Amino acid sequence: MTNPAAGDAPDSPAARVQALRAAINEANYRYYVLDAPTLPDAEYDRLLRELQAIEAEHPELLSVDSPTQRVGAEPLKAFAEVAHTIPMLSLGNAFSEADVVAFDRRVREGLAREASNTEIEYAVEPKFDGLAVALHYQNGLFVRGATRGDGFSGEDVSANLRTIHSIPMRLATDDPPAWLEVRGEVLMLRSDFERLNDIARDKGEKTFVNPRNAAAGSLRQLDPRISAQRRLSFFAYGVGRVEGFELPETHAAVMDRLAELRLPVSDERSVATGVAGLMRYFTALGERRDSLPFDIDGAVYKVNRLADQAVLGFVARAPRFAIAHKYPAQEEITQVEAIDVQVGRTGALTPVARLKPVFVGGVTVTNATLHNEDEVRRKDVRVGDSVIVRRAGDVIPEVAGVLLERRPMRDLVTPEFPPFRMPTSCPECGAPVIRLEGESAARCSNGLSCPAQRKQALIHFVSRRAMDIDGLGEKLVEQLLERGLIRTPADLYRLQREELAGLERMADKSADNLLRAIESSRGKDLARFIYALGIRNVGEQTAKDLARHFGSLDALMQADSIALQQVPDVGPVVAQSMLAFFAEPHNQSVIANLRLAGAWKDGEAQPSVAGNLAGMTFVLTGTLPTLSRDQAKALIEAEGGKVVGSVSRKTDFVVAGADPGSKLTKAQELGIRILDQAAFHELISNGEKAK
Ligand code: 9MJ
Repeated sequence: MTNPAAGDAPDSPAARVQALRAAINEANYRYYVLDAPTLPDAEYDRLLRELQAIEAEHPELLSVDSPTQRVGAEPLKAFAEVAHTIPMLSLGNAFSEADVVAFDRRVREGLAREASNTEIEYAVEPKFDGLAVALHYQNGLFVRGATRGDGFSGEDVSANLRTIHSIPMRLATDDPPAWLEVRGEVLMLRSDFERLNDIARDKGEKTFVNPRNAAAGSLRQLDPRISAQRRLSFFAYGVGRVEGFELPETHAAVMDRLAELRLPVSDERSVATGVAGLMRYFTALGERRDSLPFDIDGAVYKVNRLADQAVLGFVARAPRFAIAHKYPAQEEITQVEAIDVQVGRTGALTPVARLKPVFVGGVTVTNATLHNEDEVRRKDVRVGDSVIVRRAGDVIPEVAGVLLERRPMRDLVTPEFPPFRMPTSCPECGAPVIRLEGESAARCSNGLSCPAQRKQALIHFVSRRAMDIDGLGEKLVEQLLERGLIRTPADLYRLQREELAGLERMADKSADNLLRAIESSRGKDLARFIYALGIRNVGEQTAKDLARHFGSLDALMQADSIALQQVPDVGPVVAQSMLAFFAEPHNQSVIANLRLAGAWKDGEAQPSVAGNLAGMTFVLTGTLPTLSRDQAKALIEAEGGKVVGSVSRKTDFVVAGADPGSKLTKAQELGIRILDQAAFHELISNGEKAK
């Protein structure tokens, strides 16, 4: 390390290298640890390139903690072994409140507190679903990092850990400890995992089953240049061997110290008292589980006072002072009993795995989507296979991967295990199946003449977010179709009370209720009606934009491709879907009948484009001198802009008045442009030209 205090001239290469490293490290910390970037990407790249250039010209200035060393070193032949001076133990598990009660009782007994009824204070944190690693800092410098391995020795993955930008290569302190071993978890954020799999899919390569496997594969890469391309993250959750580091009294304070040294620690950690406190944390974290940027599989509770931890010690291979309280697993193994093909509303054929029932993500799953033909082929899912079923959050369960090692004679294409083939004719109507160039879906070519498409289109039409016909569910739609009482959505409005009488479970009262629900769905606003039509590629937001832009169905139906593409987010593909839909004689006739039934009411056209604020996103905060919130919002929307509630990187402008609050602070942190009322009016009148 060079040291400007030691006499480098202020404009010397050594001083410049120092300044660049400081600026880049600061930017890394703000971007990767605080998630609040301050430096534009282009500027960051420029600084990094300048540093690389100086280091290339002055090799004597190179140092191992330079940010240029994160890009990925040369491939290794094998990983060296690293012994853990203090073993890296695993945690015991709790699966129920009773298990937590028992854990807390053992802790109180161990500390001889059971008699006094004193409640224990615990440090509580998420259980990250990644890989445990130990980072070794000698005199503040990152010197080595290792996987947990068997707990007693692991693999030296230093080169790969260097590529993780949130791991500091030097601790942020003037008075570093002689030795600090930081323990934590390496993981891949869900967004980075999706991105990685998208790229793999585009290249026709194998995808990773889950973020954990992707993180493991990346951390144990012998070629650090590959790890560098796979963004990994790290969260610290404790320390191992320390020298010259005065441990505070509690685990929570240790974590605060690590955060001060600029090690990434999770914001989700907290302190809780007694079993009731632990359960409250468990529930609250569980509710946030799906919206966290990374997978967790539970909560970890640790007796907060380190002196108490020492008293409790260890049993077998786990500490007695800590436990992992697990949420229901989001992945399980089960068998594929059949692969069916479902026909959707737009004719798309979706392969669905019928599974041996399995409890995963809190529910019993019997079906999992296989998405499309290419996905099945890539994963090579076959009937009889053992598969990993994943149900994370509210998403539809999916087959994440096949356990090929469990398939007998897996290399042979045996009659018992034939690879999946998409049928060439529609499983519902027998019409030819077509797959257009560039599309992932194979489709039934029969349009609404296919009973399956007709049924799905009807189910969509009546659904809550479309025409919202209460009480008309899938089963009832099926019955109405089977009895020939309806063929198209327009037929719903002609249903008679007597016709309903013969249906299963249709008492007089429910027939009346149903007719009333159908009746009150007449005159729906245009946006919902457009959405209800079920045009391919026209979702709720597009339907809203179309309704707003054109005002009436006739105007929409008369629009050509160019006119349609004036609407936000409507490109050639969406425009083509609409033109094809409205050109279809069957659709024209159904729409004519729905018009007679008064199914929708037109609104007023508010053509979108041409606005000075088209495509821009605004956040309003504080009180403006002469404009109310609603007035400001109306002005923005009239010029094609959008108002959202909270500031993010996607926000273009924050309009701030008096007493603005935290939105302004956040905007400043993110470097978002801030307007007062005068600048706001200027932007509305002149658009970006004003800048
Ligand atoms: C995880 N996996 O998130 C520990 N862990 O503490 C947390 N693991 C741990 N703590 C001692 N948050 C041993 C393991």
